[in-house]
Amino acid sequence: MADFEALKAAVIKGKRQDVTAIVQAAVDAKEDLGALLDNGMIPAMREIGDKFSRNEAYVPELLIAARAMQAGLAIIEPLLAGTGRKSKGAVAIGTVKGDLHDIGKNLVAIMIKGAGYDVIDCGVNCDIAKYEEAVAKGAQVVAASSLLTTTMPFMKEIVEAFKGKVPVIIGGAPVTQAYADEIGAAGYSEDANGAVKLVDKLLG
Ligand code: B1M
Repeated sequence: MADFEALKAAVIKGKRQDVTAIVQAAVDAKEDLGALLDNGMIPAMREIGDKFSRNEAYVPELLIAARAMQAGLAIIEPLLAGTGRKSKGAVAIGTVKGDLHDIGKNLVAIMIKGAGYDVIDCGVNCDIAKYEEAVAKGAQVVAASSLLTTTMPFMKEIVEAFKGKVPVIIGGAPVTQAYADEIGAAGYSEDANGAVKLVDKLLG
C-alpha cells in the first residue's frame, strides 16, 4: 500500500522524482489510483494552498508543487482514461479567461475521458471564442473551471453565450451550487467524479 503521507509530503515539497517513484510503484502494484489522488495528491494541493494563505508559502512553492502533482497525474492519466472504446459524446473543457490554474481542470478531463467521452481540452485562460471553437468541432457540453474569485464571474458570460445551444457545467474551488443556480448553469460539481455524473446526466 502506497505511503499517502510520503506522497503528500513529496507533492508539497515539489519533489517530482519522489512523486513519480511512489505513483509508479502504486501503479505497478495495481493499487487503487483514486485513493492516491484522494488521500495523497489532492490534500497536498489543499495544504500548500492553506500555507500560501498564511504567508508560509509563496508562488514559486505553489508552482513546484503543481509540477510535482502534474508529474504524478501524467502517470495515472493513461490508466484512468481507458482506450479503444466507442465515444459516448464530446465535452469541451477549459479554465476561464484570466485564470491559469489547470490541475483540477486536467483531472476532470481525465475522469470524463475515462468515462467514455471525447474531451476537447481548450486549455487555460479561455475566452468565449475558445469554447465556441470546441462546440463547432462537436462538443455537446461545455465544462468551465475557475479557481479564482476574480475569474469566477466570467462563468456567467459563458452561460449567456451558450444559452439555447449547449449546456454549460461549472466547477472549481470558489464555485458553489448556489452560484451555479444564480447564473443558470446546467450543473455544478465540487469534484471530478461529480463532473462525470453531470455529463452522464446530460449525455448518457
Ligand atoms: Co493559485 N490560488 N494563484 N496558483 N493556487 C489558489 C486558487 C488560492 C485559493 C490559494 C490561496 O490563497 N489559498 C488563491 C485564490 C484566492 C481567491 O481567488 N480568493 C490563489 C491565488 C491568489 C493565485 C495567484 C493570484 C497568486 C499570485 O500570483 N499572487 C495566481 C493567479 C494566476 C492566474 O491564474 N491568473 C496563482 C497562481 C498559481 C500557480 C500558477 C502558482 C499554481 C497553479 C499551477 C497550475 O494549475 N498549473 C497555483 C496553485 C497550485 C494553487 C493552489 C495551491 C492549488 C490549486 C490546485 O491545483 N488544487 C490553490 C489553493 C487551493 O485550491 N486550495 C491556489 C488541486 C486540484 C485537484 O483541485 O483545482 O480545486 P481544484 O479542482 C478540483 C475541484 O475544484 C473540481 O474538481 C477538481 C478535482 O477534484 N473542479 C471542477 C475543478 N474544475 C472543475 C470543473 C468542473 C467540475 C469540477 O466542471 C463541471
